[in-house]
Amino acid sequence: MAFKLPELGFDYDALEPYIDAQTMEIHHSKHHAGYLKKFNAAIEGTELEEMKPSDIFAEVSKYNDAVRNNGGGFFNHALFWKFLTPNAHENLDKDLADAITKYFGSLENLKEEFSNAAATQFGSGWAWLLKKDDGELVVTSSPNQDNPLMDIAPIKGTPILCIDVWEHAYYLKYQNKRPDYIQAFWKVVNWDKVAELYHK
Ligand code: MN3
Repeated sequence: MAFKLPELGFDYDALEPYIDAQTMEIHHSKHHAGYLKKFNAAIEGTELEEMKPSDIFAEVSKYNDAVRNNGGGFFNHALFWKFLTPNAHENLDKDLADAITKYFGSLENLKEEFSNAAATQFGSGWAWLLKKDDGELVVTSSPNQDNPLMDIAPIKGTPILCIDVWEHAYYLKYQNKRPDYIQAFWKVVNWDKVAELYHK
């Protein structure tokens, strides 16, 4: 059973002007599809074909780098698309809003901490908002295609928001201005999806 490329759920140009159509098309149809192809090749004929990605990541240090890098690449992008929407609003679910206030003081503080983690992740990687097992919300970042579900992650938890800060995610429109891309990201965040994952 091979994994499949998920649909975005919106057109490539739907996030304009914040994320441009060409970036979205290449990111989804080339980069994401590329990780998927290599991930499926890496697990073909092994027990991993029948496992959930989260179970693979929980013991990813047992497997080769192709599984870690391409499994992460496949999973992280599939998650990232869900956090993007052309119909963004900031009427947050009350429980989520309360948790953000509890752990960050305010939504603005959360955005600042998350943006800082995304801006300062050296080289390629991701920034994450996590829900830890005890319910605490924390911001982290990870290099390459690692994620907080992996056993090698210094801080583990369930991702409820993420941003891709690889240059392929923003360079066509924003060039070296990663912070501008991060600020634009907040205009297209799907807080309903964040709330849904928070409640899981
Ligand atoms: Mn990417």
